[in-house]
Amino acid sequence: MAEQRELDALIVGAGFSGLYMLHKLRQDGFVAHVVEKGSGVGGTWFWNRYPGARCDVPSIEYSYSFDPELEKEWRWTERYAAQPEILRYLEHVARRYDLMRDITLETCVTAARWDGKSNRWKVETDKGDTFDAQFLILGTGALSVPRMPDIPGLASFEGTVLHSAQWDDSVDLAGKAICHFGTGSTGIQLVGEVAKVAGQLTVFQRTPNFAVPAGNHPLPRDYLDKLLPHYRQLRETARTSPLGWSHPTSPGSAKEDDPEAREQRLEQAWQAGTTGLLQAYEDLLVDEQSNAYAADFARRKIAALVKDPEKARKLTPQGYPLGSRRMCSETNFFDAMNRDNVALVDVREEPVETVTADAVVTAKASYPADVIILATGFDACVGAIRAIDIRGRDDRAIRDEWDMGPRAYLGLAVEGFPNMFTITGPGSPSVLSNVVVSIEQHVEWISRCMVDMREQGASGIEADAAAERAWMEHAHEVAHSTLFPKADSWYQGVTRDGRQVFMPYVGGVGAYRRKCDEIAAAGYQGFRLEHEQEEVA
Ligand code: N01
Repeated sequence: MAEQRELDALIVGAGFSGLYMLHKLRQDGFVAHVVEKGSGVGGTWFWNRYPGARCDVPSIEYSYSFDPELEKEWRWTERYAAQPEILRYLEHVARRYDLMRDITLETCVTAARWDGKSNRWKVETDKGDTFDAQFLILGTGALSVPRMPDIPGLASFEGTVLHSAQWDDSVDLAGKAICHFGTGSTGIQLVGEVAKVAGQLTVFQRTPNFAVPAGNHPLPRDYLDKLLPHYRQLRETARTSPLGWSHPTSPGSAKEDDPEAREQRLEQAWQAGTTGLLQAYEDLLVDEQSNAYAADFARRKIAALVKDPEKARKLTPQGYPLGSRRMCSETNFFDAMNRDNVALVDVREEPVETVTADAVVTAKASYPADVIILATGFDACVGAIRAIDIRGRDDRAIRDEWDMGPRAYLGLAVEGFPNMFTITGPGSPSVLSNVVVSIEQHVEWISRCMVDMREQGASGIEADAAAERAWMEHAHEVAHSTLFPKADSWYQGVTRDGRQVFMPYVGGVGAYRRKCDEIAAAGYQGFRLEHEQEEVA
């Protein structure tokens, strides 16, 4: 039956963000409710259940830190947890804190309208529910709206089409002819697993990515007992670090190091696993020459790992700095490329002309397909927010407002949309950090803001246009002081007039946290607070 409720806060999404937001607001005495599209909690880890799905941040750090008791009772089994284990963890969190009674599943928030007379949001769902909430909190995730590629003829395919983020476990891939699109973090994980069971697998690659061995391994049974005395300190290090995890970046410059020492250091970093390589020297993401040394090292690794020189050539990234596109974590991708049942098509050299009922056809050949896999990514950072018809002051639609690129003050709040918060929104470290650390920081900042407003009798808060503009300019400047913008990547949003806007904040998790705290301590500098008798309309 459709619900009608009055709330302090309506939270969209029951992933890492929404679950902790609900728990924190309850602890602080607010009435909050979560609406989640999936039939279970977990967000990204609910949807991305493709074979090989695994995190590349160490599990002991890619987990909540807000409750030391939770840390004591959850024993991760691997250095980098696989999707089923992370999903079990989030389900455990939902049960442990009795969250399910305030979560509505299988329901999509379709619209939210700001009512300036009452200083409240009117929220609607696809099930006909209506919520009247003082705050609207978007825990919708930066990578949650799958991107469907524009491949000619795809609609005429008569086999099965699977997107990695909408995986169907019931499809049997054994012995099948499979055409696979996409070689980002997801594709590189998927290909390694699918190759083992497919009859024939053809991988269609558009841009080769740098991929570093994951270095995953089981965690010894007693790791937690050894970790517990230091766990709080490790969490604190992560919170104040640039990337949101405890592994430090090594000092020094790659270009200034002695060639032998450099080779040795890069080799060690390579062996350490995914997070290591980019942290081998502190200037890899700011100095082109230093970066070129590390990129060249990674290219030589590909040449050594892939037996067929033609495949190795196609798999070798060129033309953009190492790390300026998301580094991929690989376990058996290059092994897969060495298998006889795996072919690689570079779609820039051999474009896809069409998909027929049972094949993918290029200018050179027809590749039979029973199944097409799309690991083609997401409408990153903004897709899930723009999917909701959010109307702020004067009926302004966020979809239109963000047409010229997303804007948000601190990646947390948007001018024209009072009492709305985005968790890990554009303009915050989000996808360029251990996102769980960034989520906890946002959740705690938002709930502190709501408590402060309650104590001060404030009913509305809104980002100031000038403060928002200054923040976005600062975020742009910081991004452009690095090598990130030198690549075409999903970190960059494209505006209606074709400009690229770098979306995440590159300034570092620790520095960003300090800035957010200073702003709160200064009475929410850059925000406009409204009190009970006033209107924000
Ligand atoms: O998505 P992507 P993803 N024909 O956008 C290609 C996180 N994550 O799901 O690069 C052929 O990176 C596209 O080509 P191009 C992580 O943050 C983490 O892989 O646009 N190819 C690209 O190769 C990650 O970055 C983990 O030229 C087409 C691919 O599809 C983010 O999620 C694991 C095409 C999309 O790659 C997103 O990763 C998984 C076409 N028509 C994900 N259209 C870990 O922690 C698109 N492509 C390990």
